[in-house]
Amino acid sequence: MSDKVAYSRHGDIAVLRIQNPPVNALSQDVRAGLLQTLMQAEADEGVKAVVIVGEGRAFIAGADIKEFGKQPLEPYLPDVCNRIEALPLIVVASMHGVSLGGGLEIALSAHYRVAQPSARVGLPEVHLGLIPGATGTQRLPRLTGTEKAIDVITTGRQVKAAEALELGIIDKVSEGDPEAVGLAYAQDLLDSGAARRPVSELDPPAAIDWDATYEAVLKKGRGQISPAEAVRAVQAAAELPFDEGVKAERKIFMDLMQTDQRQGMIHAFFSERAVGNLPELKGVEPRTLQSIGVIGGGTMGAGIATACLLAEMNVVLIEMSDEAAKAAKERIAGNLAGALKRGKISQEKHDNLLTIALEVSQSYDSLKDVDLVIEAVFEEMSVKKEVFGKLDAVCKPGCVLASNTSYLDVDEIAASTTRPEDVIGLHFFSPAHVMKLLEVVVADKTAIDVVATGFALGKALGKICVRAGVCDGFIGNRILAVYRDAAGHMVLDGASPFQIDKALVDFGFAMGPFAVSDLAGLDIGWATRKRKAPHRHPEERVPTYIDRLCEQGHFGQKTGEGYYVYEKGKRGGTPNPKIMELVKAEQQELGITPRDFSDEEIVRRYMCAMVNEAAKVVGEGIAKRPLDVDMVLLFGYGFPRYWGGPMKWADIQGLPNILADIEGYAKEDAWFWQPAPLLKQLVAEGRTFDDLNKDASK
Ligand code: 3H9
Repeated sequence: MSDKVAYSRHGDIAVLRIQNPPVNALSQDVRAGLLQTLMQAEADEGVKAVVIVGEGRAFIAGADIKEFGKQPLEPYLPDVCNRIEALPLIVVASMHGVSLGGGLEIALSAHYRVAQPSARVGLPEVHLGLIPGATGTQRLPRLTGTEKAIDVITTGRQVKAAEALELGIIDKVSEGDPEAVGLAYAQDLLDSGAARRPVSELDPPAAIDWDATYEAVLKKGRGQISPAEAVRAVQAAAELPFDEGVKAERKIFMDLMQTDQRQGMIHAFFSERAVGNLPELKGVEPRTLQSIGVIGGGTMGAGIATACLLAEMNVVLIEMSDEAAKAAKERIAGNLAGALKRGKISQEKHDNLLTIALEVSQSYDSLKDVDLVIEAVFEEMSVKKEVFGKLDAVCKPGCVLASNTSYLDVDEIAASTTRPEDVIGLHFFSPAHVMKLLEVVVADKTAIDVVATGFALGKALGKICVRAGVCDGFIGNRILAVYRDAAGHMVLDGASPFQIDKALVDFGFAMGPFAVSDLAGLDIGWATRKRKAPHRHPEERVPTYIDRLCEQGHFGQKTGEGYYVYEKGKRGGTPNPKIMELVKAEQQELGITPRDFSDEEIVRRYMCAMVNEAAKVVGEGIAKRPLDVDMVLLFGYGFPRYWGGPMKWADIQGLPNILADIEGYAKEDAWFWQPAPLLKQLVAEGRTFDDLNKDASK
């Protein structure tokens, strides 16, 4: 007998209480428990109705994702759902917290649904590379109609109770203890002589232009297949009898279960939760975080200040002059106005944040009481050291001193203070109040509770925090520099930047590397090339054609011309014809005969460069685990989520294949393509990056 579903009787009504913490996932023992208690209710003399509730913080969060990829175990969820609906008693689902995926499918199989005002429902399977596989694509459209069901299923969004009521997903909203609410509703139904109301018996949803919808959803998902396949499942609901539709849904679900995308997305789901759980931080108390200092009110500083304000922290921002202070305040006001417009904050909160929680000052003395200060000034070691010297003089003991540097040596910055144990890197990504990634850069002497404080700040700001060690570019920018170089080399050898961008967008990136350079500003890469020039290895290949464009004052989108030409008022650009002329001139100068590249080769080289550098980053301990790299690329660099991250992608391709390709490329350029020792070691041992993740979680 499963103890995951408790049975109790209240007069004529039986309550089935699911108790599988933390979120009542529908593991095999829960499914078995549901079947047993359904039978018990049916056999229990005098029981006229059944209420299904969940214990703890949610009704049911869905199927147990940990079971995916393993042999499915009976009873299967679609059968449990159909059994619920077929029960000859009235069945009520009383929902609180979230009812997601299989959780909503259980509720849709009940005859009536009541939910707390704070409840949220949804079918988020597409975020796991799947579709609802327990009758959700067949039942939901029978309640909401085709279009609304397609919206809910293909976006996987969570629908609040009020909207769920409007859409017909639930029948009633009622506040109180979920069991009491369910019992009262069931009693009302019994008293009014209400009949069972199986959703499967409702009319099938209306037909739409299925092919056009499929194509539109596929395009929107940038290559993600599951949302588009969900359209086919809803089509089956419209065109086939219910039972046949369920079979069609099951087939699509099982087929998707076998895909790389499903593997990638489930890896992303668990990694997103594992990334902030560092064994070294267990039991370490973070320091207080009530007021935050920010040095510099440029785009980055203003973004950081906005993020802290939105997380209800007081912010003291330091700028150098009246003019700069005014500009900083305006930037923050603009960011907050955006949050107000998107409904993230109320008008009252917006006003309070600007007038009470924010102080803009030109004196470092204003920082004497802050708990943590983040410096976001010009990327120049001497400037940073001067700032940290001032902070060291005014900040209270125990105040965390953080630098937002994106590549400078945090050990050196820390050494310029008398309290290196309080110094840490907090590398935000621009715009800082929007981008989800935060690299927490741990220097040699950083105290462990300061690391915990960095993670606590990130969590409070809603960021995905990744621990990084000190090196040029930390995790993300260091790896980016290498795969960006690989793209540059391909241009010298004959692929156009436009072909490369397209191949990588087709692979699933939000943008190609050259379009990204235009967006970020070509002057940034130009400055980096100049900075690195004195330290270059003689064999390093560095394309310089783009410097010619920079010398003419063209820096990408902001000047209207870069790799692409941008017309005012138009989104995106068109290839700049000057680029190929400049490339050709450089090829001639270097004696290179250009060759053709297939899109497949472009992606392979780009990805191999990324994986190889990432393996070096993990091997050197800059990232603790492969999953840390995956999360950095996913949340900071537009890597397609459905591949799970570059390390997961590499595991799926097979590490021996990746190594063989790298060794092949090394025959042309041995300096650039030096295989990572960790990659060689894993291949020799027959292990994967994911094995390293598992080792780290033991
Ligand atoms: C499905 O239902 C398929 C069916 O259509 C067909 C089947 C045949 N399974 O996120 P949190 C764990 S597909 C297993 O930190 P929150 C999670 O890993 C499923 N474990 O808390 C974490 O563990 P740990 C469709 C799960 O409050 C702990 O619970 N459903 C599951 O921020 C707490 O989670 C979904 O896709 C699960 N289903 O958010 C919902 N869910 O403590 C996925 C959670 O060891 N889940 N865990 O790190 C979520 O969106 C969020 O977890 C939720 C809670 C909103 C529920």
